[in-house]
Amino acid sequence: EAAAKAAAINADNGAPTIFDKIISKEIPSAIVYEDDKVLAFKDINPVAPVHVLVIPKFRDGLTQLGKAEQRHGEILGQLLYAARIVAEKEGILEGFRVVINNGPSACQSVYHLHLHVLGGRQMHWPPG
Ligand code: DGP
Repeated sequence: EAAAKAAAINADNGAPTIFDKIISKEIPSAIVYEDDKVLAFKDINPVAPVHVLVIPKFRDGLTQLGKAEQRHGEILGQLLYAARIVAEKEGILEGFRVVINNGPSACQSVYHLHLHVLGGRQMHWPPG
C-alpha cells in the first residue's frame, strides 16, 4: 500500500525526476554502463545481488512504457541492448531478468522509463 501511495504521489505529470540528477551527475551513482543515449547504474535499493537500472538520457515523453510511441522504437531497442551489455559486464549473461514497472498497480515509483536488470540469484516465477 505504501508503494502504491508513493506512486500515486509521483503520478505521471512529466515533471523532472531524481533520474535527471543522476544523468547530470548532480547525484552520484555507481555507473555500470554509459553511452550517449543510455545510462546504467546500480539500484540504491537492490532486490537481487545484481540490480541495475537502465534509463534513456533523454526522456522525450517516455515517463513510462505505456507512453511509448512509434518514434521511441530506436531508444527502446537501445535500452534493451544496453540491458544485455549490463548482464555481460555483471557476469550474469547465463541467467538474468529484465523488468519494467508501468504505473501504480505495477509499483512504478519514478516516472522516467527504466529497465531493471536483475540476477545473481535464482529468480522465481510468477513474480510478485
Ligand atoms: P520503480 O519502482 O520500477 O519505479 O523503480 C525505481 C527504482 O529506482 C527503485 O528500485 C529504487 C531506485 N532509485 C530511486 N532513487 C534512486 C537513487 O537516487 N539512486 C539510485 N541508484 N536508485 C534509485
